[in-house]
Amino acid sequence: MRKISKEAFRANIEEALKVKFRRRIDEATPQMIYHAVAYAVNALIADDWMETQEELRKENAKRVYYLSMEFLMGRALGNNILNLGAQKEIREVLDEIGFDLNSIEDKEPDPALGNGGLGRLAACFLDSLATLGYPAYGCGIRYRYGMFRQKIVDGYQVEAPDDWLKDGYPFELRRPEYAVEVRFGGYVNTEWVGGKSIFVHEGYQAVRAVPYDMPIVGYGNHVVDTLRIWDAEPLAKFNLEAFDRGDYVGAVEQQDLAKNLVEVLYPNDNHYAGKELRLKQQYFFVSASLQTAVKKFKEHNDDIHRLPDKAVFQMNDTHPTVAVAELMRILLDDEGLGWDEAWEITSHCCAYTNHTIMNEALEKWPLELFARLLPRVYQIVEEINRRFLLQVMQKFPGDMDKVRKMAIINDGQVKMAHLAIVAGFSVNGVARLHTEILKNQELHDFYEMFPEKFNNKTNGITQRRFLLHANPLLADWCTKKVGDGWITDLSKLKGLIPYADDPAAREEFLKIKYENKVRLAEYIRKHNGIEVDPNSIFDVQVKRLHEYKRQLLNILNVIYLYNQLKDNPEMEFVPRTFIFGAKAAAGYAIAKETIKLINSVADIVNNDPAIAGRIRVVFIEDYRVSNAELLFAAADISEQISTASKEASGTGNMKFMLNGALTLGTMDGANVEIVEEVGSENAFIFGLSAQEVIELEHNGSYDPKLIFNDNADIRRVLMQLINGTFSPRNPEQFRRIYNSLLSSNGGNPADRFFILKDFRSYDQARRFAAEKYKDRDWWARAAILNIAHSGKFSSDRTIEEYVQDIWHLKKLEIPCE
Ligand code: 26Q
Repeated sequence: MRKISKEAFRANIEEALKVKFRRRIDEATPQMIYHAVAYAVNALIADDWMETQEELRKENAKRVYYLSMEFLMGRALGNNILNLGAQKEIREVLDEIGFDLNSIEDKEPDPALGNGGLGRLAACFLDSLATLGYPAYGCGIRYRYGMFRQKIVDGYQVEAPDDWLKDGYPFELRRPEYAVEVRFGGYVNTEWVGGKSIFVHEGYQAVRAVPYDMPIVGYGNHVVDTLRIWDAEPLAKFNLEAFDRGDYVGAVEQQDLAKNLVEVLYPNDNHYAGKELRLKQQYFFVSASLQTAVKKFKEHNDDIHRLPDKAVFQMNDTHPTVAVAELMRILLDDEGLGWDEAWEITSHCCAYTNHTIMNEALEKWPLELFARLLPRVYQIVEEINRRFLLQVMQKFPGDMDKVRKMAIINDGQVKMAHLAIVAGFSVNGVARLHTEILKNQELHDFYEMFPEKFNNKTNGITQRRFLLHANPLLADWCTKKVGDGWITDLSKLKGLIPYADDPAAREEFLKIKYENKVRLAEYIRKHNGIEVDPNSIFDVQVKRLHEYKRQLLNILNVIYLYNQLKDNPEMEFVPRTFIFGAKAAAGYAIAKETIKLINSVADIVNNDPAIAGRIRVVFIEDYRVSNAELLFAAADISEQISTASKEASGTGNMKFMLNGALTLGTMDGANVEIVEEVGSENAFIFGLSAQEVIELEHNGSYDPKLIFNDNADIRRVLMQLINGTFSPRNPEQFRRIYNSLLSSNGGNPADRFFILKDFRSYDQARRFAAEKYKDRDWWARAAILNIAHSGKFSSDRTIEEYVQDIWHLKKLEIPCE
C-alpha cells in the first residue's frame, strides 16, 4: 500500500474548498467537505489511472469490454478510500478538521445506474477485475436519471426521479476528445463499385456520443480500470448544416433524440417491454463502445484480423446483443472486409451471459421496429439468420419445427438470445443449476448444436464492499483471527472454521452481530419511526419485488404467525423482526399491491397490543446499495425463497452468508452451491425442487384450490386478504393477489409460483430456524461456519474463471513509485 501524506491530503481539501466554494474549512458544510474530499481522493487516484493506461498501451494488452446496460455501483467515496489503503490517514485528517468520515460518505448519492442483481454483478466484476489487475472497461450508459427513488406514502410505493447529477458527480470525468457519432433510422442504398456491393446508409438521424469515465480502483495494487458511460448530445455541426438546408424539423428531431436517449433507466427487472427508446439506448451505447474499441485497436495494431487477440466483448444478458451485428457492420462497411472474414472475427470476439430463464424477460424485438431503427444492422441480422438456418437444416434435415424454434428471426420478431448464442463463442449461465437448466431445457436445441459454447460461471460478490466496507466490526474480527489475506483471497476465511467451536469466539461474533443490529435498529427508528428489538430474530428479505421471488409467501406466513399469536397469546414465541426492502417496476401492478400488503400488515401487527411486540414488520423505504450494506451486516436470517428453477443465481444470498446470516431458502440458483459449501445442517432448506416445479409446470396438474379447501389455516390467511382485516377501509384492496393464487388468468395458471404448495414446508423451516435461534451456541457456530465457507462466492473467483475459460487476459503490473 502507498504512503499517504496527511499534509498533502489536507492541503488538497483546502484547495478544493477554495476553488469550488470559496470557503475555508471552518466555514464549510459537510456537503462541501464531501466534494473536497472526493477531489483529494481523485488526486490520489490520478497517477495510478494514467499509469495503468500507459501500461496497457505499452503491453498492447488484451482487454475485456464488459457491455452492460446497467452498473449498480453504489457510493464510490468509501470504497475508493479503502481500495487505496488510505482509510486510516483520511479518517485522521477529517478528525482533525472536525468531521466524521462516515457522515461525509453519507453525503454521496448512490449512483444507481442499474435495477438489481445484473447491474450490481457488473459493479462487483469491475472491482474484482481491477483488484486482480486485469485490463478492463465497463461500457454503459450515463442515465440522467438512474433507478427511481422509492417513497412509501400511505403504504403505497411512489416513484420519484433520481436526480443523482444535480450537484455534480465528482468521480466522473467528461472525455469529449473521445466522442463518436451514432446513427439511427434512414435507409440503405446498395451501390455496385468495382465488382462489389457497397452499402451506403442515408437519411439517418445522428447523435454525438460523449463518454464519461469513472475510475475503478483495484485494492492495494495501483491498478485503476475504467467505467466508461456514454452521454448523448446533439451533433452541433450536422445541426447547422440542416438549418442551412432549411431542414428545421430534421434539426430539432436530432436535438430531441439526443435529449431523450439517455434520459432514464428502464426500471424493469427481469421483464421485457418492447419500447423503441430502449432499443435506441442499446444500440447507442453498443455502437459508441465498439467504434471506440476498434479505433483503439487500430492505433496499435495493423491487422484487423487479430482483433480477437486484443479485445473480447462480454454481453451482460441480451441487452447489448446488437453488438454482434454492429461489429459485423463496422468490419464489413467501415473496414471493407468480406462476410467470412468479418464473421470469423466477430464470432471470436463476442461472448454472452444469460441471467434468466423467465419467459417474460426474453427480448424479442418487433421486426418492423428493428428494421426501421437500424436498417443496415437489420440486413446483417437477416444474413446471419439465413446462414444459420442453413446450418440447422444440415444438422437436422427435414426438421422444420427445429428451424422455426431456433430461428433468430421468426414470427415477426428478432430474438436477441438466439442472435447472441449463434454469434458468440461462449454462452454462460450464472450458477450451476441455472446452466444445467439452460442446457437441458430452455436452450436445449442450441446446446445440441453448439455444446462447446456452453459453460457455467457461478456468480460472486466483492468482499471489499460487502464485508470490509459494509461491516467493519466483523471485518476486523476476521482479520484478527486469520490475518487480512481474505481481502484479496476470500478462501482464507476457511481459517475461521476452528473458531466455530471456540466459545469465546462465538461470544465475540454474537456481540458484533448485536452491535450491527443496534446500528440497523437506529436506522429503522430514524426512517420508519418503529422501535425494533435487537434481541429479536432479524429475518430479512431484500431484493427486487417479483412474483417469482415470492415476497408474498413471506408476508402470508407472517400473517399466519400473527393469527397463531392472536389465538394463543400465551404460546412460547421467539420475537421476530421481519424486514422487507424492495422496489417494484412502476407498471407491475401485482408487485405494487404486494408492497401495499406488506405495509398494511405492518400497520396492523406493529400496533396490536395483544401480541406485545413479538412480531414487528418493517418495510425499508428506497432499498439501494448504501442501505443494503447495513442490512446484510445486521441479518440473522437470509430469505432466499424463490420458486425453484426461477432465480438464475441470486447474489444477495452470498452477501448475507458472508456477513454470518443463515439462509432460509429453496434449492434454487446459487443457494444450491451455498448449501453445498456450508452443509445443509447450517441452513434451512425447504420446498419443491427445480425438477418438481418443472414437472408440475409441464403436466399442469397443480391445483391450489385443493390446498385452499383442505387447509383451514391457509384458507383463513387468504380470506383475510379480502375481508378487510388489513384494509378495513377497502376490503377489496388485495383482491388481485387473492385471485392470482386461486384463479387462472390470461394463460397464467393459478398460483403459478407455487406459493400455497410450498407454504407448509416454508412454515416448518421457519419454525425450526426460530427454535434453533434459542440455542445461541448452535447459532453462533452455524453463522461462523457460513462466513468461513463463503470463499467460493467472491467475485474474484468468478472473474478468474471468466479469464481462464473465456477472456484469456494477462495481469497488468503497475510498478509502485
Ligand atoms: C429487458 C428489456 C427491457 C427493459 C428491461 C429489461 C431488463 C432489465 C433488467 C431485463 C432484466 C433485467 C435484470 C435482470 C437481473 O437482474 N437478473 C438477475 O441477474 C443476477 C446476476 O446474474 C442473478 O443473480 C439473478 O438471479 C437474476 O435474476
